[in-house]
Amino acid sequence: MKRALKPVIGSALGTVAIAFLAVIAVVFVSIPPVSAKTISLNYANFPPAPTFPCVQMEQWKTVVETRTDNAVRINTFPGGTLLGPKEMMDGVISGQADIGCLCMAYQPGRFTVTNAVSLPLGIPDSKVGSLVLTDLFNAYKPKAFDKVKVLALFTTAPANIMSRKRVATLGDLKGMDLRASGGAAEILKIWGANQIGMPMSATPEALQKGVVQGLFSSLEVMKDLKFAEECPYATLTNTVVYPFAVVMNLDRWNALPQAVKTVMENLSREQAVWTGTYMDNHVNDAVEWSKKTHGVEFVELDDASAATWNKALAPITQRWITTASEKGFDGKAIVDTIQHLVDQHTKGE
Ligand code: DTR
Repeated sequence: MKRALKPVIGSALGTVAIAFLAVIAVVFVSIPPVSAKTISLNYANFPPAPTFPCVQMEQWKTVVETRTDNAVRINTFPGGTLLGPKEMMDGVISGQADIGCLCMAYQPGRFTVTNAVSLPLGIPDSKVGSLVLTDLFNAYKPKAFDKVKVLALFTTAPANIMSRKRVATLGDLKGMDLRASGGAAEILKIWGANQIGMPMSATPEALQKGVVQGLFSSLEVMKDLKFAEECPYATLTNTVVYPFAVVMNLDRWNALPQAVKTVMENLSREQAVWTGTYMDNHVNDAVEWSKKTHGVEFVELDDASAATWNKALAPITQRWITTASEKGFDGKAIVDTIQHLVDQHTKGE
């Protein structure tokens, strides 16, 4: 019996060794060759993976990796796993992440020029908003971005009200606690609602716990963050868009080979158009999904009400011009530039 065991153990060891070699072989075959020169970059994002800032991040990653023949590898970190919503800019400046995606509305005082696209100036959709923001940035090269390299800019689609209670008149909105970010505080105040400020990533919990009775944002979150489950009503105000920037640490940028820099720079405008188009289509998809899956009612304001709601917001832009001018910006020129760009891109020029 003892003698018979030896070949069994021997062959068992042989099998283990072969299996081990096979695993090593599979690992080496299935990992694409990473040369010593591969540049690895960490890209941080704050909201959950299914939301549009993260979808555009994955698209950007794929394009950059493909166009650099995998000389660059992008490691993506959605859901605030590397940097949170309000620490994005400083985290990239200090090098905690190489690249980060930030919503400028979360730091309203910091990005004066680019946050001006959030004024009620009639930006109709995300594609137009993204092109307006990109051109505005290139025209002004705002100082707020001096410590980073800006890789891409885009905006959301216009914001609407999503709520537990049906809202069809300003009276319905009176006293309602709505989650919103940035300049929306002024808008909601004028309409008689209370703004509860927090980043999008904190909103699912606030809705579930009843801390807020709804939110004010673009409608794609009805599907992406399942707000259709909490909000049976959406009121279509199509009010303002929110600007985002994808920024890179300057030292990491300066260390990139010129060919890689060229790929990223050439991608900037294309990324704005890709994200805008994705967002606009995805909003339509989210609306249909919310109606079909959760029976959400989308309340449309009649022309007279829409005019009243919009007219009430007119002083916001004038006030912004005054405040920006006090801070040393030519507020009137910035607003004029945006209005001109909105006209131009709405016409598709
Ligand atoms: N409207 C801004 C930005 C925003 C819109 N959709 C998403 C999705 C995920 C993160 C941010 C946003 C806001 O309400 O925060």
